[in-house]
Amino acid sequence: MHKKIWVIAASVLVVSACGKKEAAAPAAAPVPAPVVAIAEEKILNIYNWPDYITQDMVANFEKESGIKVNYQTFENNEALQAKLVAGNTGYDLVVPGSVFAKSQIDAGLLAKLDKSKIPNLSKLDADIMAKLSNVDAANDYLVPWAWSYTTVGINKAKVAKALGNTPLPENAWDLVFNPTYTAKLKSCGIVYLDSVTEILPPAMHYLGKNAYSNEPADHKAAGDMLAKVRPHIRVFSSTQIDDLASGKVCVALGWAGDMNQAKARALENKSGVEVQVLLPKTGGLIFFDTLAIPKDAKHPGNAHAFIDYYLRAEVSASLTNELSYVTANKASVALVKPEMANDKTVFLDADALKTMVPPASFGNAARESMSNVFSAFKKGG
Ligand code: SPD
Repeated sequence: MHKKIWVIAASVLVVSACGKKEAAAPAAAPVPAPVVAIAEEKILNIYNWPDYITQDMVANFEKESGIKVNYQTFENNEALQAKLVAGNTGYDLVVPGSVFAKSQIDAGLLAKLDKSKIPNLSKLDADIMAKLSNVDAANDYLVPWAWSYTTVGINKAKVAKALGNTPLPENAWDLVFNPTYTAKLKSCGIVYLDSVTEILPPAMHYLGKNAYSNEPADHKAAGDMLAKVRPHIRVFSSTQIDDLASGKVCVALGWAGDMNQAKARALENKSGVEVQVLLPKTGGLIFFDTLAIPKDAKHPGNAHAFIDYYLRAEVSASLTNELSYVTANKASVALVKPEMANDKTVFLDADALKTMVPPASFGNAARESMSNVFSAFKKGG
């Protein structure tokens, strides 16, 4: 029996074991409890990342609850942070990365959840919730949305052609951080995520430093290294799915979930592009995104109703099945399609998990120091 691990053990996040048997014979879906919203205007304003919700999720919620959802997207944690700090966001539900969420809780930007309105919290994996308490001590503010990891993805054929006689490096991070490789790959296109807190951590990790270092000297070292590859980076984008699927770029420093969506899209489009998600020898960086209600949300009742709806096993499972992102919903595991459950770039196995860097948070001063380094890096092109 092929044992899958959905536990990010020890110091990392947690996913529990599930067997082929479970995946092949999904339990009959229980009849869901109806969406219950308290009396307030029937509107819900959601602010989420792009390509991070299934087509049906909003439509089904609207149909069942009568609540109209206004859905907008942001491309990086910095954009969401700026809105929350400015206040009066107009949003009722947002999706911060755990890397930012601690400082948002500490700054009083998020509202405490009314857990009595979210009965489906019981479906969440207790081990993951325990890990999340590093950020949200009593699990009072955040509900896990999904997790994946930052890594390197490639267009196999284009990378092979651009590298010529040079084989793929043992450590996939070389493809985006080592000028010997990036100089060769420049011609077919390298894309980086467009966010300081997405690029500096893997760069510091590549240098053998703490990926979440708060030390300005470490940020500078990462900046010095990045300056050497800057001329080889074609584009900065946090919506990389089409770029990879269409063959517009051949290497991406991005999120595994999006890369797997690019892989599926290329297959669907029969474009002939084969996207491969690489697991760097020294590990990718795990990230965890969470649902939270801004302090000044006008429709917190509807936000609670959506959170409870999302935590239904079949709704959480649809996110994994359609978007290749793993959730913390234990009850959804049995509903994950076998081809997804068996994909080791989605559900990491024990060996891969051992290499992965667990998420952590940055202080405000570190974010400022990193931001200066990143701006100089981007301009340096
Ligand atoms: N398609 C969007 C996926 C959102 C990923 N959030 C990443 C946060 C990483 N720090």
